[in-house]
Amino acid sequence: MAKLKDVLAEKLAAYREDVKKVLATHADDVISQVTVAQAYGGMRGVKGQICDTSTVSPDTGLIVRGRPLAEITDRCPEEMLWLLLTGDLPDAASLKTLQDDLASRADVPDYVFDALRQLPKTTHPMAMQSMGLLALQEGSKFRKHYDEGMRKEEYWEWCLEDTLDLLAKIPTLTAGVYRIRYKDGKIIPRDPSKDWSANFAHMMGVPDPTGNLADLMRLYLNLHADHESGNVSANLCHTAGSALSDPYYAVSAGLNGLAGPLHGLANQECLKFHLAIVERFGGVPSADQLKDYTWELLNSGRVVPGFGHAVLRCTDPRYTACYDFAKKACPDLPLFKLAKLMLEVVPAVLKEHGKAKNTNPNVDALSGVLMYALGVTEPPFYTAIFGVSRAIGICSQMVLNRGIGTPITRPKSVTTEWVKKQVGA
Ligand code: AMX
Repeated sequence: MAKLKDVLAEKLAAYREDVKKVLATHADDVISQVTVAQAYGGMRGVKGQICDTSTVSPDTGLIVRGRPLAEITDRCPEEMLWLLLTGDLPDAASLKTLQDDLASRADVPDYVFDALRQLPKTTHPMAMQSMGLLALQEGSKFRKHYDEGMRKEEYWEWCLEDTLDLLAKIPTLTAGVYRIRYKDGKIIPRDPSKDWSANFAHMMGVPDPTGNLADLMRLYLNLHADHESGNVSANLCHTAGSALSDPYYAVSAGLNGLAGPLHGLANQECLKFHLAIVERFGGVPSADQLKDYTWELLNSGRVVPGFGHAVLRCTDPRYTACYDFAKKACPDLPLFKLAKLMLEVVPAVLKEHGKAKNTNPNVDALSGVLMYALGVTEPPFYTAIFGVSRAIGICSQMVLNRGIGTPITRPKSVTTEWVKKQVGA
């Protein structure tokens, strides 16, 4: 049995040495170039940041510490956390130690829920989740030790402490958001017999007679944890963390980006899209009707949610994992039939439309359908569930960055005048 912090201390020592060596011998070697199109185009493809927790291959999708996602979809989120931080999966005893540690930190003080109760009933769950984390910031051990003059070598240790506190509390907080926003406002206490993700499902209080919702949460919270560090949520967290903002501030920053419709909010948009189609056609439409509907959407200048990706050029393996789950859990569900029909129709329409570089489904295309089928019928809440999971990856990245002393992020921006002069335009 090992303790996460001890394993990490050893791994970080080797990691630091590795980075030091690369820098000592290759600091001035060029690994990327930037074109004018990239500078104006969201820095797509510019290799300007290091992330060693995971990488996204355009052709195969997410690879976590050298393991393709498909190989680890049966793991639980706590194992994912261990893997992201250390590069290895924990043995059963070490996993249990981590789970017990998280359980001991999971309580959220009442003042946080009281503050959230004061918000207008129409407040978006993402805003509530982000504000809830900021309300917890008062308890940051990183900030406290920074104020007391902690040394740079200790940054990662207190970042890890905050990470464990934050990850332990975020399911309690987010389930509380659900209870306050959509139910009777009463907070359901944790069940000590359940693990991290099963407890999240339990604290939401959605009836789950088959146990399918708990299984879906375990899968979903595992799948969405990490997607390298260039995506909006990870990048925002990375940048805030690089200023030594503590994990509560930094994860809150990441969640604020996750709340955008082109990023994490796409799962909400996607289910709304499915429901609008069912309403328009009184059920699952024919392929021709769906084709016309998709064109209508595109011609009105909107995107088809759940399709396309900034990096991937294949079907997202996270989508495939959701698809396999749906085939087992709800094969006859009309919304799943619609999702399958979309798979036949939408990529062809997007190809003909000719803009999207990737016409395949992404992670958000099916997850909302599954949530809805299993009783979580409030689409605006789906991104908050994504946030619970994404916190695992972005916190892991932050701990490693504090561990190797990554400095404050500060890319150089240039003006349009400068570009014109530089290229002789
Ligand atoms: N529907 C319609 N148009 C699309 C499209 C889609 N699903 N995907 C891409 N396009 C368009 C873009 O809007 C862009 O149009 P523009 O030139 O007029 O600006 C053009 O195709 C080229 O885009 P791209 O290089 O293929 O993608 P991108 O990196 O600019 O954007 C993404 C990536 C995800 C924002 C985009 O595919 C999209 O808007 N998809 C729908 C929303 C969605 O599902 N988001 C979730 C992504 C996963 C996640 O982060 N959770």
